[in-house]
Amino acid sequence: MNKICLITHIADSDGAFPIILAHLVFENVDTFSCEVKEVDEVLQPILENHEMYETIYIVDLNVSDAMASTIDENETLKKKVQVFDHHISREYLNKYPFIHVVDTQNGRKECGTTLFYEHLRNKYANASLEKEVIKQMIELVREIDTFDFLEENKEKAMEFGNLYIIYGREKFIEHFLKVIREQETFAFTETEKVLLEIEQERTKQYIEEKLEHVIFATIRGVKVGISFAEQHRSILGHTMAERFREEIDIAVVINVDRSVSYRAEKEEVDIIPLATYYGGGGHKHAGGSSLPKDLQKGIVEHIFHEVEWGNG
Ligand SMILES: [Mn+2]
Repeated sequence: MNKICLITHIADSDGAFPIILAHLVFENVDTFSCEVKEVDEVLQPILENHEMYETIYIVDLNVSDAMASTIDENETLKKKVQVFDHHISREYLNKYPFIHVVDTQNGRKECGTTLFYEHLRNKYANASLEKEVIKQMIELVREIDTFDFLEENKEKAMEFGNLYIIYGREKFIEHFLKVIREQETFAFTETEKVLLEIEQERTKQYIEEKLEHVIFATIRGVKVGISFAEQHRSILGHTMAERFREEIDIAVVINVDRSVSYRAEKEEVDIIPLATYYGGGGHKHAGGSSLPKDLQKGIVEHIFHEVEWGNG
C-alpha cells in the first residue's frame, strides 16, 4: 500500500488520537500537526507532491474555501483528499464532496477522532479497531473534546484529558498506541492515578489563580470575561463562564503564543458570531480565533517603547 498523509490539530487529544488510529491501520504514514490557520500552508507542498500519497487526510481541521475550490477543480486531488471535521462553523464546506463536517449524529456530538474512526472502520477491516480498549478511549476523547459527557464517564474523561497534558503529545501517542496493541480494556495504571491526583490539584490552583484576575469587558455588545492562559484553556473557559454567569455571556481565554478561545455555558448564547468576526469559528459553545499578526512584537513595543528588532 502506498503512503498515507495525515494532517491533524496540534492542540489536544482529539488531534493526537487520529495519529494513533492511522498508525494502527497503515504501515506507511506521514503525520503533520498544526493550528487551523496553518492548514492551507501545510497542505500546499503536500499537494504539490501528492503522487507520494494514496490518501491525504485532514482531521479535526479544515481547509479554506479557496483551497477547497482548488482541490475540487482537480480530478486527482478531489479523490485523494478527505476532510473529517466537526466544527459547525465550517459546515458550509460540505458543498465539496471530499469534505465531511458533522457536528451531531444520532443525538451524539461527534469529534474529529470519532469521524475518522468511523471512516477507517468502514473502509478497512482491521481487528485492532474493533477492540474494546479502543472504543473506550475514543469515547473518552469524544467527551472531553465536546463536553458532551455521559454522567458515569465525566470524571474519567476529564482525567484522560489531563493525561494528554501529563504525557505531552509525542509520549501520549506512543504510550496509547502500545496500550491499544497490548490491552483489551482501558484502565488507568497506578502511576497514572498518582500523577493525575497531583495534576488535578495543580490544575485547580492554576484555574483559581486565573479566575482571580479576570478582566470584564463588552466586545461588540457581548459581555465577556477575559483571561490570559496557556494551559487548561477549555476547562478555564467553562469554569469562568459558569462562575461569572451573572456578569458575562462569553469567556475569552487568550494564549499569546497561539490563539484566542471562546467558551459559553448559557443555552441561548452562541459564540460563533464573535469568533467568526475575529477570523475564527468553532461550535456554538466553544471556538477559537487567530491572533493578530505581530501581536507579540506589539506587546514588547507597548512595554518598552523604544525597540530595535533583531534578525530571526
Ligand atoms: Mn476536536
